[in-house]
Amino acid sequence: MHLPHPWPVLKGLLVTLLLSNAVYAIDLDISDEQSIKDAASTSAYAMMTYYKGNETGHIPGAFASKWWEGAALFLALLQYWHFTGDTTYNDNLRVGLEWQAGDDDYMPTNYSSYIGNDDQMFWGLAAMTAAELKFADATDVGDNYSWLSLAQGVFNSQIKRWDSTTCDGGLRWQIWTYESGYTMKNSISNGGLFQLAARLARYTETDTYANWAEKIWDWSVSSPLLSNSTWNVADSTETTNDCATQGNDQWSYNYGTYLMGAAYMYNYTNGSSVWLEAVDGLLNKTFEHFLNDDILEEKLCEPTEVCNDNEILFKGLVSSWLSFTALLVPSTYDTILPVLQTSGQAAAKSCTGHDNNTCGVRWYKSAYDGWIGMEEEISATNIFVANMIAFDTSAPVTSSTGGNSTSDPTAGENDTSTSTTESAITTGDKAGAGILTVVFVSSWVGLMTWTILGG
Ligand SMILES: *[C@@H]1O[C@H](CO)[C@@H](O)[C@H](O)[C@H]1NC(C)=O
Ligand SMILES: *[C@@H]1O[C@H](CO)[C@@H](O)[C@H](O)[C@H]1NC(C)=O
Ligand SMILES: *[C@@H]1O[C@H](CO)[C@@H](O)[C@H](O)[C@H]1NC(C)=O
Ligand SMILES: *[C@@H]1O[C@H](CO)[C@@H](O)[C@H](O)[C@H]1NC(C)=O
Ligand SMILES: *[C@@H]1O[C@H](CO)[C@@H](O)[C@H](O)[C@H]1NC(C)=O
Ligand SMILES: *[C@@H]1O[C@H](CO)[C@@H](O)[C@H](O)[C@H]1NC(C)=O
Ligand SMILES: *[C@@H]1O[C@H](CO)[C@@H](O)[C@H](O)[C@H]1NC(C)=O
Ligand SMILES: *[C@@H]1O[C@H](CO)[C@@H](O)[C@H](O)[C@H]1NC(C)=O
Ligand SMILES: *[C@@H]1O[C@H](CO)[C@@H](O)[C@H](O)[C@H]1NC(C)=O
Ligand SMILES: CC(=O)N[C@H]1CO[C@H](CO)[C@@H](O)[C@@H]1O
Repeated sequence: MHLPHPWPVLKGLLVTLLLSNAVYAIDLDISDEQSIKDAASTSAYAMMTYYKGNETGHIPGAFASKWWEGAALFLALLQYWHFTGDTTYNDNLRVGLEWQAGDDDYMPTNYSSYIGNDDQMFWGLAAMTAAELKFADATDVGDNYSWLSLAQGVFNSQIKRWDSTTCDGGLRWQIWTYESGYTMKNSISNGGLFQLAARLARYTETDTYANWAEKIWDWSVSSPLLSNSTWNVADSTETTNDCATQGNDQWSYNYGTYLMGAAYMYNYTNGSSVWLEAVDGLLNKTFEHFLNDDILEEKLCEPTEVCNDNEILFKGLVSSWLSFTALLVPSTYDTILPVLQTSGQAAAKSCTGHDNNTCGVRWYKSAYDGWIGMEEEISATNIFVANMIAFDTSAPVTSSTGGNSTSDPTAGENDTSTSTTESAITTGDKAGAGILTVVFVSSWVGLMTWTILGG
C-alpha cells in the first residue's frame, strides 16, 4: 500500500513548496536517447528501493499482500534493461522470476490458494516478455525453467479453466469457488489470456496458440465484455445471470490488453485486415477515453484521487503495450509515439517530489501531486522506457528472429488448480465463501472493487 495521501490543505502547501524548489526534477529531453535512459534510471532506482526480495529474511519476487505486483515490477525491469542496457537489476530479475515459478506455471503454493487468473497471467506475460526481449534463459543455473516454458505453463493451466458451463465459455476471474470473484468473467483475465496466446503464437509460430487467441476473442465479442463495432471494453460480466449484464467501468488496461493481443495477431497473420481493424478501433477508443491533453490518464480514479495501487499501475502497463503495438503494427507508430512523448514529458514533470525525484500519480498535472509509492515509480519507468522505441525498434523477437528460449509445449499440463466443475454450493458454503474472501482480500481487482464501493 502506498502511504495515505496527505490532507488536501497540507498537500497544497507541500506542492507549492516542492514546486518552488525545482532543483530536483527529472529533466527529460524526449528527443534525446541518453536523456530518456537517465530518466528511466532515476525512476527504476526509486522503484527498486521498495524491493526487498534479495535481502536476508525476504522472499525473492514476493509482495505477500499484492503478489501480482511482482510481475508488474519485473515487466518494467525487463524493458528497462532491454532498452537501456543497464544490467544492475538483472540478478534480482532472474532470481525473482524463477522463485515464484511454482511448478513451471506461476502457481506457487504459498499463494496459489488465492491467486486469480489475472494475477497468474501477469507473471506469464513477464516470462513471455523475457523470452521476447532475449533475456537469457536461466536453465543452466540450478534447475531453472526457461522463460518460454513458463509462459506456456501459464497458458496450459489457464485453458484448462475455460468454462463452458456458463456464458458459453470464457475464463472466470477467480480460480476457486470460495472467492467471490469466482462468479465473474472479466476482461483482464480473458483479454490477458488472449494476449498471452497471441504472443505465444507469434513467438513459436504455432497455430494451436493462435486458434486459442481467436477463440478467446470470439467469445469476448459474443459476451458483453468486448464490442467489435463500438470497440467498448467493459470490465466484467456475471455468470449468475449467464453474462446478461455488463459491469462497464472503463479501465485503460482492459483496452490495452485486447489491443496488444490484436497487434500480435495482426503481426502473426502477416497483416490481416480484420486484426488491423481491431487494432485501429481499440487504439482509437483507448485514446478517446484515456487521454488528457495527449497525456495518459486513468479517468475513473485520477481526477478524484482515489486510485489504488493496482490502478496506478494501469497506465504504465498501457504505455508498454502501446510501445509494442507501434512496433508490431507499423501503421500505428506515428499515432502512438507522439502520445508516448507528451505522456513521458508530463510524467517527468511529475517526478519532482521530496527533493529526490519522487514521481506522482497524475502525469497530466505536469507537477508533483503529493503521492508516493512503488507503483508510481513503476509506471514512470514504463512510460520513459516506452519512449525508447524512437531509437530502438528491435523488439520483440520470435524463435525465428533471434529468440532462443527453450520451448516446452507441455509445461503446466499437470496443474490441477481448477474448480470449474460446478459442485453444488450450499447456502452455508456461500456464507463461508464470502467470509473467506474478505479474510483473504486476495485478488487485486477485489481490492479495487472494495475501494470503489467503500469509497
Ligand atoms: C525520497 O524521499 C521520500 C521522503 O523522505 C522517501 O520516502 C523516499 O524513499 C525517497 N526516495 C528515494 C528514491 O530515495
Ligand atoms: C539488493 O539489490 C539492490 C539493487 O536493487 C542492491 O542495491 C542491494 O545491494 C542488494 N542487496 C543485497 C543484500 O544484495
Ligand atoms: C514460501 O514461503 C516460505 C516460508 O516463508 C519461503 O521460504 C519460500 O521462499 C516461499 N516461496 C515462495 C515461492 O514465495
Ligand atoms: C540465447 O541467446 C542469449 C543471448 O541473446 C545467449 O546469452 C544464450 O547463451 C543463448 N542460449 C542458447 C541456449 O543458445
Ligand atoms: C464481429 O463479431 C461478430 C460476432 O459477434 C461477427 O459475426 C462479425 O463478423 C465480427 N465483425 C468483424 C468485422 O470482425
Ligand atoms: C507469414 O509469412 C511467413 C513468411 O512468408 C510465413 O512463413 C508464415 O507462414 C506466414 N504466417 C501466416 C500465419 O500466414
Ligand atoms: C480511428 O480514427 C481515425 C481518425 O481518428 C479514423 O480515420 C478511423 O476510421 C478510426 N478507425 C476505426 C476502426 O474506428
Ligand atoms: C511485424 O513486426 C515486425 C517487427 O517486429 C515488423 O518489422 C513487421 O513489419 C510487422 N509485420 C507486419 C505485417 O506489419
Ligand atoms: C505430468 O505428469 C506425468 C505423469 O506423472 C509426467 O509423466 C509428465 O512428465 C508431467 N508433465 C510435466 C510437464 O511435468
Ligand atoms: C525454479 C527453480 O528451479 N529455481 C532454481 C534456480 O536455480 C537456483 C540456483 O541458482 C535454485 O536455487 C532455484 O531453486
